[in-house]
Amino acid sequence: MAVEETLVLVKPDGVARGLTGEILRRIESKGYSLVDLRLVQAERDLLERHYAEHEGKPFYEPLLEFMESGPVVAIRVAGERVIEGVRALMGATDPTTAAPGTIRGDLGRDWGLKVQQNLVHGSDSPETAARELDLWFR
Ligand code: DAT
Ligand code: MG
Repeated sequence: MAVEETLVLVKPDGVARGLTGEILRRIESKGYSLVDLRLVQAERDLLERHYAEHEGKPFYEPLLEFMESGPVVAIRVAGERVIEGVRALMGATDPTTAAPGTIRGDLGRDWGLKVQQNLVHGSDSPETAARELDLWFR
């Protein structure tokens, strides 16, 4: 299997809680390489394109508001099967029920807000990864 690249975002809750280092540590400890990294205050336009697949869903507006509430750390990560691997490290979308041992399962929970503040984003397919990396690292 060829080396792949994926986009990881440490979301505003992860940055605000000082968990960027812990999340990077888990990605590096797994053996993946950090290729590029930047701290970004995301513009609305970027977030609309990033989350285009969710437009129209009930959580879309709160999600965008949350994602522009503070800086995010965007990371280009490389490795064999890294797209699947990062998704496994992240855990399920809902941090309350994400498996212990995962980033969301160990570090996240429901803080009483409608939007799930689940600390991280990871691309979910090779096509998505290419599109998202182009958006965040153009
Ligand atoms: P993931 O981030 O695990 O790939 P997703 O792509 O389905 O999940 O959704 C993108 C983000 O939107 C997710 O990280 C948190 C938010 N979200 C998803 N489903 C939600 C829901 N039912 N209620 C509130 N927020 C939700
Ligand atoms: Mg997704």
